[in-house]
Amino acid sequence: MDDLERLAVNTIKFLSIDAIEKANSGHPGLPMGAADYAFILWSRYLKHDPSDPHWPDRDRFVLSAGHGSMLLYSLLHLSGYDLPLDELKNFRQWGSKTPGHPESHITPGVEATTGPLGQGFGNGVGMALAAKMAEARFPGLFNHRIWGIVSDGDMMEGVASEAASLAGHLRLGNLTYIYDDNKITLDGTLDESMDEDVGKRFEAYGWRTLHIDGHDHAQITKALDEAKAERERPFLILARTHIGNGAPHKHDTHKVHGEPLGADETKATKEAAGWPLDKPFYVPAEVRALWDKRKTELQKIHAQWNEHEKKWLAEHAKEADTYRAMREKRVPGDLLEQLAAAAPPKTDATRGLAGTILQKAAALVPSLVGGDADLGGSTKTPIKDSTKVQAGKFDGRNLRFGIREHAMGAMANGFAYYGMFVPFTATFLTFSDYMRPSIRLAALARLQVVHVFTHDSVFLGEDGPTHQSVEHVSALRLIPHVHVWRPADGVECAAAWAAALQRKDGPTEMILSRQKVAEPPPGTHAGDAMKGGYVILREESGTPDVVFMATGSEVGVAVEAARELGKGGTRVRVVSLPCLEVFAAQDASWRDAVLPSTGLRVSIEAGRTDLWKAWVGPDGITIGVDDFGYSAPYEVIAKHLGLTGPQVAARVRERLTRK
Ligand SMILES: Cc1ncc(C[n+]2csc(CCOP(=O)(O)OP(=O)(O)O)c2C)c(N)n1
Repeated sequence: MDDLERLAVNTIKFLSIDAIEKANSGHPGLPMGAADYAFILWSRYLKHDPSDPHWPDRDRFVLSAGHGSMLLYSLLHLSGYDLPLDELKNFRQWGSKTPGHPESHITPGVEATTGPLGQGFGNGVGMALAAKMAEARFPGLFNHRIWGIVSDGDMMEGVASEAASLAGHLRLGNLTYIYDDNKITLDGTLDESMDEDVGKRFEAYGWRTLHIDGHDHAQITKALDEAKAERERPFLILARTHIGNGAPHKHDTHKVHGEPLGADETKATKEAAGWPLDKPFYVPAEVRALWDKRKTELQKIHAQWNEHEKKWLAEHAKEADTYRAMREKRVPGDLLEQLAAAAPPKTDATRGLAGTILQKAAALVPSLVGGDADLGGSTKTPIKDSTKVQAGKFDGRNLRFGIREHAMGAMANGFAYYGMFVPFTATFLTFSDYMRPSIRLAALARLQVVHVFTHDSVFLGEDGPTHQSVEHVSALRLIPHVHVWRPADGVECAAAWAAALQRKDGPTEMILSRQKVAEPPPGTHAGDAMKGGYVILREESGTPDVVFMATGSEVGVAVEAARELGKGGTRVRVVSLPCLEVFAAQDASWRDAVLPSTGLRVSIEAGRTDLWKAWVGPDGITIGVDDFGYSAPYEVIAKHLGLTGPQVAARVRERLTRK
C-alpha cells in the first residue's frame, strides 16, 4: 500500500469516526474494518457517475450491512455525489441526507434502503436478476455489475440464505458480494452463535468463493479483478477483516461495533495513524484530487455509453420503443378502459378474474414481470404467453422464486430499485407474514411493487386455520404508504391492476379470493372503483337507514343482506370499499357523497374488525372474523361465523328493532 492509498483509506475511516463522534451515535466498527476494500472497489472498479445517480448502465452497490452507513456516506461524499461535507457533519440529525441507516429516497447514490439485516442481500440478488433480464431484452446495450458488502448478521439471516440459493441456481455471474468476515457481532464474538464454514455453504449453493485478507491491498485487487471477469457464477469474496481496524484499544471487540469510539480512543486512533488531531472531517488535498480524477474518468465512461446508447437505439428500431417504455415504466393512457374491457363477463373467484386481467396488463405494459412462490396454479399469476426465467434464459417474464417468500419479497424490491421493471409477486395471503419486512421496506423506500395475495380469508375452506388469513389484511393496512386493494368483482379487479400499474411511489397489495364471488349489481363501473370506495347499490329513496361497508367477497354478502332488508321497507345502501387508503385520500365531497353522516353503519369483511371500528363509529356494527378459522367447506364456515346474507340481515334487523 503506498502513502496515498494509506491516506485515502484513513480519510474514509476518519470521516466516519468524526461523523459518529459528532452525532454521538452510530457504528464505527464496520467502516473502519471495511475501508481498505471499500476504497479499492469504489475508486477503481465501481462504474457509476456521481453527477447522474440514475444512469442505467451504472454498476449498483448495496451496503447490506446498513448499520455501516457512514462508510457509504464517506464514499458518496468523496466520489462527488451531491452530499457535501456539511451533510456528514449532520449525520443522524433531523432533515439531513445522512440518516442512521441508508435510505434510497433520501440520499443521492444510495441504491437500496438497508438496515434490517439480510434484506440488502436479497435486494442485490433481485438487481442482478433484473440486470440479466435487461441484458437479454436489449443485447449489447448494457454492461454493468452488482456489488455489495454483507456482514455476519446478513449471513445469519434466513432471507439471505434463500436469496443466495436462488442466485446460485440462476447462475447470476454479474453479482459480487464482499463478506466482511470480522467474527464480531453486536453483543460479542461470532463463535457464540455461528461456526459453520460460510465459504463451503456458498459453494454448495453454486457460488464461486475466494478467501482473502481484507486489509491486504494486493489480495483485494486480485479478488476484484477476478470478480469483474466472472460471468458464470455469483461470487463471494470472504474478506477476513478486523472490526474497528486501527483503534488501538477497541479493535476486534464488539465495543466498536455500535458505539462512538469516544474522545480518548478517537485521539489514540488518530495519533496511531499520524492524523491531525485538530482537523475534524479532514480530507487531504491529494486524496480529494484522487477522487476528483476518478469522477472525471467516470463521467467520460458515461458520456461514451450515451453515444453507444444512441447508436444502439438507431440500429435496433424494433427494441427501441420497448426500451423507452420500460425506462419510463410506461402504461397506456386508456389503461383502465382496456383492463376493464378485459374483465371476464361471468363472475368467478377474484383470483381468476384478476388473473385474466393480468394477461392483458402484461400485454400492455412491457415492464411488468413477476412470479410466485410455487403457487402459480393457485394464484393464477403466470403470464401465459411468456416463458419461465431460468439460468441462461433471461428473456422470459415468469420468475420462479421457489418456496422462498422472504427472498421473493426482497428480490422484488431489488427489481424496483434497479429500474425498468414493475415486479409482482404472488402467494397465499397468510404467507404475507414471510414477506412483511420487504413490504415494509418497499413502502418506506417508495417502491413500485405489486404483491398479489390470494386465498384471502377463512373462506379458503378445507386447508384450515394454518392457511386462513384473519389479521393479514389489517396488518398490511397498518404499514404506511401501502395501498391494499381487495376487489369484489371483475371491474374492481381491473381498477386494482390499473391503480397498481399507475402508482409509482409505493407498493400495492392485491387481495384476492379463492372462492367464487357473487355477481355484482348492474351498472358498476371502473372509474368509481378507482376512487377506492363508491356506492355499489343505492337505497331506493330518501336517505339510507343502513349503510353497509364491505370489501371483496363480502360485498356480495352485503348486497344480499340489503335486498333482504329492503323487502321489509328498510332503506339500505351498500358501499364497496376496494381500497381504504385511496378512498380516504379522495376529496371530502366524494367521501361524504358515498358515506352519508346518517344511517346505521355496518362493516362486513372476513377478517379482524378492529380497524373498521373507526369507520362505522361508536353506534355502528362490525361484522368480521376475530379468531382463527376452521377446517371445513367454506359455505359451512360462513354459516357458523354468521357471514351469510340472511344472517347479516337478521343481525341488523335485530339492532334496528332494539333502537
Ligand atoms: C434483522 C435485524 N436484526 C437485528 C439488527 C440489529 N443489529 C444491527 S447490527 C447487528 C450485529 C451485526 O453484526 P455484524 O453483521 O457482524 O456487523 P459488524 O459487527 O461486523 O458491524 C445487529 C444485531 C438489525 N439491524 N437487523
